[in-house]
Amino acid sequence: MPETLSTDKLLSHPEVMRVIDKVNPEFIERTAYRPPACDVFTAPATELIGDDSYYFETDREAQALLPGIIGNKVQRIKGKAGSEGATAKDYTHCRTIGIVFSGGPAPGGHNVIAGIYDAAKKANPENVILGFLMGPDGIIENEVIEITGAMVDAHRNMGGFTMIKTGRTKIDTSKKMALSRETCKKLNLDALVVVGGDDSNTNAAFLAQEMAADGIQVIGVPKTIDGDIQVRDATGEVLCAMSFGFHTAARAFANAIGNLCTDSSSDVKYWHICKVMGRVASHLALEVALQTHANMTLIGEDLADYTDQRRLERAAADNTTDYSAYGITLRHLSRVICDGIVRRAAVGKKYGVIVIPEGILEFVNEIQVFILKLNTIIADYNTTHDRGFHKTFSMLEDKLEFLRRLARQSEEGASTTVWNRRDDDLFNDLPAFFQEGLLMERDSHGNFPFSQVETDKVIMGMVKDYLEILREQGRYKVGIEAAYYQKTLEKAGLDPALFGPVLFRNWAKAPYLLVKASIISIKTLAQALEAAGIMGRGEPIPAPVEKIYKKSVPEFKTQTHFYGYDGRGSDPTRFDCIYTYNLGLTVFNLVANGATGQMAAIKNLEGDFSTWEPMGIPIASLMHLEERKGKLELVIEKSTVDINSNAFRVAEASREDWLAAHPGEDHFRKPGPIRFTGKSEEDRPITLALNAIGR
Ligand code: FBP
Repeated sequence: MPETLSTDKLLSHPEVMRVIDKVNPEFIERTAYRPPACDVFTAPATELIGDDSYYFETDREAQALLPGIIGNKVQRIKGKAGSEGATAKDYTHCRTIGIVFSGGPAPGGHNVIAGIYDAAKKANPENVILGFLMGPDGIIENEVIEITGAMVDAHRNMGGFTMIKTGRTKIDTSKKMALSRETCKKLNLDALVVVGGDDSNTNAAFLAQEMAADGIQVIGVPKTIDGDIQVRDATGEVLCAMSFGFHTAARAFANAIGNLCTDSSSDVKYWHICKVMGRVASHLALEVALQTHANMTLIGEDLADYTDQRRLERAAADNTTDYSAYGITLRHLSRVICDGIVRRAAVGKKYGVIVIPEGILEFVNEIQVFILKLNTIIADYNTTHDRGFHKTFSMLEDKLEFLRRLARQSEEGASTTVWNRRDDDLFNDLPAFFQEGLLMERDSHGNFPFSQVETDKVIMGMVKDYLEILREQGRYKVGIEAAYYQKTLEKAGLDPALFGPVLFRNWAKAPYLLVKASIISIKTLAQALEAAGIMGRGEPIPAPVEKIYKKSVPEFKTQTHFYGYDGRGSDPTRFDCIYTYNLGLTVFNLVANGATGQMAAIKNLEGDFSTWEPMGIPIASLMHLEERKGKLELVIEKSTVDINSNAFRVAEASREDWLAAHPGEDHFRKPGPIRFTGKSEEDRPITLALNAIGR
């Protein structure tokens, strides 16, 4: 008997210590890696060249609210041979730069810090980099740490925002703005770097405007796994093809979903319903589709484009216009999904994988209307009452009663309410968990919290109901392989050709046989056999025939999954490591050359690294008015999936192949896990590679 070690001895055993040490080979390899720097950053110093060739249509409100930065141009970064001269002195003068992460984590954030840190220390070893803790709250409350070389080295190429954390507070009141300004002045900041999504970069523009008088520069960095910060100028020229973190999150989701494709096509009994993050835009879902070829992937932007031809024709015949024919309804969406499920079942495939973007409901007609109306109602309530809507009405029933009251008021002729009886009736038809979801508290930017709504449950609930109807109507059947049928009957000494025409609607015509629509139970099966004279009244159905029938009865079994936070926390792909490190270098070079109100970006991301071009994009030019918390606000325009893009068109044209509603193998693609080294990983998002073709 080997000796049993005491727990203390076990824990101090060198092999135990080695294998459970957090400093594992992956960590060592990642933290040791130094991403390459774009050519321009190898020069001793840089300068900015304003580029007039890009054109933006600036919003009038932005002109009024951001006069100090609205005239900014795109800034290209050019290397300078020597460090002499006035600009070079500016470049190297001692600076204090503060960094804040804002919004959800995105893989690569630490490399933005590493890039800024390395460039700053190279320009002047006395430069100081500060990190605001817990997001914008850190600025408001002056919670800050100095970022040291050791901290940077421990986080190079590692995921998350763990070094300084993040938060979702918006600096949206004059009080918060004043406190932020006070902090930046107290810390003698030369520049503030806001690493965030569209809303945070919007914040960066307002901070830049506010602090211009103090000589404090503000630079934004395009971060979000959602991929909805993509910048083109008014002529369609792409300046920033993708925000950072998107590639990693999509690869992480695709790896997990690719594995589900393998499992489901092995076990052949489940439909896996995969909700993937992406608050509104379906970029992540599209990339996952391209990476995995899952059987069905819904793309919100595509659904929004849907027109119900039958309704349009009916209306045209009546000489009217039916506006509800434009855009998809929940009911129709569930029909589209059912169609795929029924078609796969017809060729014997009772399994599959469906990808649903978490923000899909934003593109569904009736839900979009609810979200807009409820945003307005909640925002109105909050501005006119001391106690907020969610505090006052903590229970669902209280909220519903409040809505009912609004509906009554509208019937009595109150012009102020946006909620009428029809809204109330439709809303009351929704399941309680979904009503609760739609009434959830909006985030500080006024965004609807899609990640917390069980979108998949709403849609799949309707799918299940409709499949049941189709099953009862005999339109949803599992196809029986003709050879299997033949073998099963022959083995029992029965003549397949005798029973075939009675049982199947496509007897002898297809490799998969479909039981007739009229046969939907053992009773109707017996009736069919009796009517055909194969079986006498009351006689038992031959066992092999009953077995075949039972196999044709569909059973829709699902497993649901949510891919979001896991991908957001992944260690970055090599693409994101290199991208973010160069974004960090870009930030410092914008700061060192006096820029403010600019967003750091890398042009030609879709191309080879040697063609990458670091630049600054004027944030104010990207802004437009959008509904937030029931009001129009100036924000950076989100980029949604362009249904005319190559990436979408490829996915659309492959839809039938990927659905694989035909006999034989599925067309799944295995992207494999994110690997820091080796060749298994695509070196950039497939979306980017496709969209660059022919440009
Ligand atoms: P950002 O836009 O801040 O990068 O966050 C994106 C996101 O990950 C969405 O995909 C998701 O809907 C949301 O954050 C989740 O928010 P939370 O972290 O508050 O649950």
